[in-house]
Amino acid sequence: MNHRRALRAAVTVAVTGALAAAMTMTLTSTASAGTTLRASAAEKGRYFGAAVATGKLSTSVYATILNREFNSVVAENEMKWDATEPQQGRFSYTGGDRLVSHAQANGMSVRGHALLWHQQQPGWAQGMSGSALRNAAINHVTQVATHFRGKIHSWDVVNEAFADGGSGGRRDSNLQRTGNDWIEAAFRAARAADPGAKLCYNDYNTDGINAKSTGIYNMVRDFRSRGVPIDCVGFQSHLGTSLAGDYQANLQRFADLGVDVQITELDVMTGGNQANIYGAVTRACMNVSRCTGITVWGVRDCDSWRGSDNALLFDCNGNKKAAYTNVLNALNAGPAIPTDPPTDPPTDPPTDPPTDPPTVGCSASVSLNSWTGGFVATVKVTAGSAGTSGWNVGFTLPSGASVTNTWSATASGSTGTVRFTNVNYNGRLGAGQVTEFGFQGTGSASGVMPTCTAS
Ligand code: G2I
Repeated sequence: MNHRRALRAAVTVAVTGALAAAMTMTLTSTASAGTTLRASAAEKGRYFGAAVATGKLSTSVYATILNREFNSVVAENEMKWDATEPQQGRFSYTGGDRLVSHAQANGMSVRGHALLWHQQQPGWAQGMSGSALRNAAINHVTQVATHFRGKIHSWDVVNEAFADGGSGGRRDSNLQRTGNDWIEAAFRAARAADPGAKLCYNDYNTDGINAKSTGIYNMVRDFRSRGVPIDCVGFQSHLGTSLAGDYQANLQRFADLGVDVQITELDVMTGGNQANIYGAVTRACMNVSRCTGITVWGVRDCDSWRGSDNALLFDCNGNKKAAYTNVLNALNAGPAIPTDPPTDPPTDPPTDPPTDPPTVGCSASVSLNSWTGGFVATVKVTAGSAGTSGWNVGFTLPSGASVTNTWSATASGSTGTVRFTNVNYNGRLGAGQVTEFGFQGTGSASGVMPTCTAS
């Protein structure tokens, strides 16, 4: 670290008060001494998370460890498709909401897992195909991301869509058979529904530079070049008895595409190497400035889906294992995320047509994400120079097109001329102020033009 950078780092640390007082004047050291995973990760600008089964929150050993050690949570199962939409169009958020409340009460952020996956689909979706499945899947993304809007740090928008083995290609699944663009359609719908969440692609067996991780790398590079909204890649890291020598290099090559990387489901087979591998994974993340957090897939060994692998950081009695100590030490020894973030171009090059200059009344513009048989429309409403106390946007849809659901507005009609009226929180706009609403439909909306009326 050169002197100016060291000085800047020390000043930042002093200002944020993140480092123990005794260390604040040490210009050349980044060492610190957090005593919990969450404190040590936070000192380095990162989170340390655990997968949670909400049924266990009432077990005191479990909850004590969770609240003391972790500042991020992810639902092990409760935000998956089968849990959140057990019947088509009937949504159930009990487990997910409970986890979000627990997180909010305990200063934790929430990873959302997972909007679309070929596993843990509800039975009704397993039996669907073609545009019916595509529409149902995009509706699922829209509804769930809208429900949790503003509460999710990062969403696993698509989970495990790449094949194992040497092909580097997509995995066959009912979702894949709806068309290769299903992943980008999901990311666009997620962005429209929750613009504040980071949107991740998540997968396993991506722990080094291999055919599968390279297939994903090529997809992310393509998405970035075409403005498909993707912000992060999750590396599950369900590990055995050794770690790929190029684990860190693999994280870094993704980071170099301008996305964050996260370790999302870490667990490691027990055995002589377990503690070393945990330490090495943590060091790799710390050494990649865009590696923003680590999540372990459970709290105690007996909470793990891996059963007798004893794959986690705490034993079944809640005692810290050697692996815990190695992780804590690696967090404490690692560098902080630089305070001057890399100056990458914004994730989404603006795709909306330029908004009209403010006029009396209001104006509206639409951006469409279309696929064969369906679309998501994101509509931007701009108040004119007098502001609005309410607004109404009309579209005349081509024949065959039909609105199936709407967010942040109320629709009247679903075919032909459809009018969208503000909801109670977004009708009142100051001069030039902008709000957004959206709708999803079947058929094609290509070429539609909005007309805006203010009241
Ligand atoms: O398989 C390990 C993980 C791989 N990556 C994606 C993760 O979402 C996945 O998590 C696991 C959960 O840890 C398990 O708890 O996903 C499994 C399902 O594929 C989860 O198992 C399921 C059981 O198969 C069901 O029988 C059970 O009803 O958990 C359900 C809820 O307890």
